[in-house]
Amino acid sequence: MAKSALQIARAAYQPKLPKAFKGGVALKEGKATESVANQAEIKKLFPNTYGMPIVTFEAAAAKLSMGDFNVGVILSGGQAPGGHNVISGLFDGIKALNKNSKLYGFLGGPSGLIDHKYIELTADIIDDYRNTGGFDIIGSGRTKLEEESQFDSGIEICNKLGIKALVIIGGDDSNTNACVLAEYYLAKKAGIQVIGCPKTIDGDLKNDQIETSFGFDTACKVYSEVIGNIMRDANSAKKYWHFIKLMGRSASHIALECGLQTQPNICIVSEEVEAKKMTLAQIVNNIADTVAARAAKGNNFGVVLIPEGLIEFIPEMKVLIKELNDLLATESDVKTAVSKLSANSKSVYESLPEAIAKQLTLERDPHGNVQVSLIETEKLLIEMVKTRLAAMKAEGKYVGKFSGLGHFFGYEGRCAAPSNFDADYCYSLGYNAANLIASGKSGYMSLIKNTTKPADQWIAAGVPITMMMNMEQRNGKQKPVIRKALVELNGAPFKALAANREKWAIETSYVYPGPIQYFGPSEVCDQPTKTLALEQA
Ligand code: FBP
Repeated sequence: MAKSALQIARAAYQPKLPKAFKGGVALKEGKATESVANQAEIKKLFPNTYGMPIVTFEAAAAKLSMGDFNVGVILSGGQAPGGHNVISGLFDGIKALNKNSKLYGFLGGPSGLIDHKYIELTADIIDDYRNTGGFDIIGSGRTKLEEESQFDSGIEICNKLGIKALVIIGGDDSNTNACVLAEYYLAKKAGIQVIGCPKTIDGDLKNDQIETSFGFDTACKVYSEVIGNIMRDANSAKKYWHFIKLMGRSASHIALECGLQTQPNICIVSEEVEAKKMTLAQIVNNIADTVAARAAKGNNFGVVLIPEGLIEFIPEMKVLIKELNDLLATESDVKTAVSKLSANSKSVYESLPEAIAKQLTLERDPHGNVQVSLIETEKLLIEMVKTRLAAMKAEGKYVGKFSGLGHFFGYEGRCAAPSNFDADYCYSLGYNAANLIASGKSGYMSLIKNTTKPADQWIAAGVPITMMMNMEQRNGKQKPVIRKALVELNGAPFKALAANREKWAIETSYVYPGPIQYFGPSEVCDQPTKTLALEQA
C-alpha cells in the first residue's frame, strides 16, 4: 500500500494513555446506579444489567490478566475519525492482558456477526491502520442488532471462534442494542460479554457520564479549517455569500462548534429555531436583514453556517416531513402520497422550490426517516434569501449585490486522520474496553473522563449502559434508548455563540483555524473542541 509522508510519520505516533494503564491496575467499584428516567420499566427489561456500579481503573502494584479466550469487534454506523485507534487500543490491551488472545473483526458492521463474516486482526494488519482515519479495516454498516435470531447467530460464531467478549463501537442506538445483547447473553448464560464504545461525529452521544463521542473533535476541526479558508476567500473577493451546510443529522453540535471556532456572520442552531417556533420565512428574513446590514456598509459578502437537520426543526416542515414519512411508509407512489397530505402541509410542500420538494420524498433510511444529508437546505435558503432581497430592494430597504454559493461539508471530515485528541482518546477507549473485559464486565460502555486535562490525568471508567437509558416512543412503540443529546440553549457553548453573534453578523470577525497539526507545540496540537472546553470549564 503506497503511503504519504504524513501517513508514515503518523504510523509511529504512540497514543497517550491514562495513568491507570501505565503499570499495574486495579478496578474500583462505585455504588449501585439507576437509569436517568423510567427506572421501573428499564429495570424490568434489563434484570441482569440494571443497577450495576460505575467502575474506574486506578494505578496499582498488581497486574490484571485475562483468561484464555478471544475477543470480537464490530464497527457500527457512520464513519468517525479514530475508529481504527479504538481497535488498535483494544488489540494492544488484550495482548497485554493475555498474549495468546486473538482479536476478530466482524466485517461490514453488525451484519458481519449475524452472517459470520470476519477476519482475524493480526499485528501486521493492526500496524497498517494505527492513527489512520476511516473504518476500512473491517468496514461498518447500519444493520440493527435487535432480534433474538440475530443474537443466537452471534452465539454460534462466537462459540466457533472462542470469542467470549464483543466490543461494539457505535452511536446511541448501537450502544442501546449492545446492552440488549449483553442482557440476552447474560440471561441465556451464553458466556459472552458485551462492551460499547461511544462513536459519532455528530456529538449527540453525550450526557453526565459521556463527555464527548469520538470523531467529533477531528471532524469539526476539518470543517473549521475549510470554513476558515472560505472565509478568507470571501474576505478577499468580497463578492460572495457562502451558505455552508454541516453534517450532524438532528443535533447542531457540529455547526455550533464550527461557529465558535471560526466566528461566521450567521450560525443557525436548529434547537433554537424549534424553541422559538421560527418559520422558514422568519429564518430567511433574518438572513436577508443581515445581508442588507452588511451591504449598507459596503460588505456584499458573508458566511452562513447551516446545521444539516435544520429542515426538521422548522415547525411547519417538521409536520410536513412527518406526514410524508407516514404516507411513504405504505404508499410508494409519491404523487398519491402528496395528494393525501393535510391542507396545511400541502401548501407548504407546494411553496417549496421543486428540487427541494422532490428531495423531501426521496427514499427513507432503514428507520423510516428522511435522509437529511440529501436535502439541499443551503440551496433552498440561497433561493429564498435572493427572492426576499429582491422584494427589499423594491421597497428601498436594500442596496447591494447578492451572489450566493452553496456548500455541504460532511463526508470530508468523517474519515480524516484523527487529531491527537481523537487518536489518544480512541486508543484509550479501546485499551480500557480490554480491561473491562478482563474484569468480567458486560453491558458497560467504555468511557474516558477528565478529557480537557492532559491524557495523563484522564480517568478510565466503565458505565452501565442501562444507567444512561430512558423510555422513548420509537416506531409507535415505547423502547428503552440512550437519550440523544441536542444542543442545550442554556449550555455554555450556545451561550458563547449568543453573546457574540450580533457583532460577528455585522463586523467581519473571522478566525482562520488552519489545518489540524499532528506534530508541534501542545497548544497547537492537543486542544480539545471549544464545546468540550466550555462544557467542562
Ligand atoms: P452515525 O450517527 O452513525 O455516527 O452517523 C452520522 C452521520 O455522519 C450523520 O452526520 C449523517 O447524517 C449520516 O451519518 C449520513 O449517513 P450515511 O453515511 O448513510 O450517508
